[in-house]
Amino acid sequence: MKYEYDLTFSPMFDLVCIGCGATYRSDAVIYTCSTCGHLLEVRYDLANINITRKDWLSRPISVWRYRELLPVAGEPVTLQEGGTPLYHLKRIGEELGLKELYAKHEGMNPSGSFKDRGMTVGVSMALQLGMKSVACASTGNTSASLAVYGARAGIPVIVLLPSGKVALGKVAQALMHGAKVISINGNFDRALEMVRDLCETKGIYLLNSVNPYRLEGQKTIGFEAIDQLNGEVPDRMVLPVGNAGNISAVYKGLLELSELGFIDQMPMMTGIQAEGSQPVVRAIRQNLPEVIPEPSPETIATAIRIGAPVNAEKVLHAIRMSKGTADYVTDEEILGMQRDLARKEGIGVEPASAASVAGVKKLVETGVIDRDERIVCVVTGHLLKDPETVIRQCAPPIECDATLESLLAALQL
Ligand code: AN7
Repeated sequence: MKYEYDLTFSPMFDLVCIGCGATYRSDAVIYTCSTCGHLLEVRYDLANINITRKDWLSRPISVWRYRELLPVAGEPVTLQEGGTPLYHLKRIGEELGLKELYAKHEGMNPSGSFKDRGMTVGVSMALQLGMKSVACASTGNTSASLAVYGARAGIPVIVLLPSGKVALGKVAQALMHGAKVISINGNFDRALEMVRDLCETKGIYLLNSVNPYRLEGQKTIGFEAIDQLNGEVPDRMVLPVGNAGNISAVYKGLLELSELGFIDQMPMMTGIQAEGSQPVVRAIRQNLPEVIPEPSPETIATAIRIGAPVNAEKVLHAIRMSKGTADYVTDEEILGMQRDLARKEGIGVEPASAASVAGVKKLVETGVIDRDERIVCVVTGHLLKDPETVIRQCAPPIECDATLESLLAALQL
């Protein structure tokens, strides 16, 4: 089934400050409120949107199935992102006593991570707003995805990476797709500050998750999961958290479905961080009004090695309003679940992605998760993103002479 784009489609929305409610025009190039500095979000005129679930279901499953709830006019910059598989985790679920444990494999997107959902929308908006170049800071996947979509759009891309802390596959993608790749002698949080200054000074379009349009694309993970469960809303959605853009985006999207009357219940939004990088977990556990940044985040899951989450304000709201929770897992738990997913389910994900399922295991064992729950874990990136961490965990291939005798000896047969 091929998606037919309605070239005359023009969405109606405003950019609204989540702090003071100030409203900005949809053609403004702005990332945070110029009055109070808080984050912005896209708000549609939901009462006047004419769409039914049946209309959506008649289109191929992809980000663009839901275009009435996306900000892009006309034809988008696309590589057919979304429509990722929702797998039933039968063996791992059985071990944990969970009948309905699912993984939405976002590693099956064009560049191998969920970021493509955001970038198809974000880069389309960059063109729509007349921007000539785009940039981001990244722990890796955002840079790979932006490089891919910048190439597709035919515009120059600048990415800032924390030196020595980005998985090999992600750097390879950013380089091969033609981005200008800058390695910053500092961590991700510093790289983000720098790229924000750069974009402001030079009129470059910023595509980190502070950009409200990018999050619009990412919210479609939740839409698809519900469609794939035949309209049933999961009791809980579990996501790894770094900048907290994705979990906030999924929550926002589901609220919109609820306002449209398409669903009558919200999943408990559950965020999982790494032990050495858990500012959101602390804020939730200690019931703090805001997230206190972690100055030196550290974890093997470099994708979520982020101490000052940009979307802190949004994630606390999403978790609290949905009666969800946040918890951390150790690097050992992350790697153990990466192996379990690979070997028991045939699902290859990168370490940060395994954190969501490792988090479910912990929350089941500590009695927070009820075994009757229907749970969707978002596994965010593909195994091949970080081949070095894979190789370090596995025994090397067995060397063997090119004879049957040696082969049988090597196999101990
Ligand atoms: C595989 O690429 O922040 O909580 O710069 O790559 O929305 O930040 C990546 C984040 C989870 C966390 N899983 O998502 C980047 C970057 C994977 C990721 C996250 C990331 P957010």
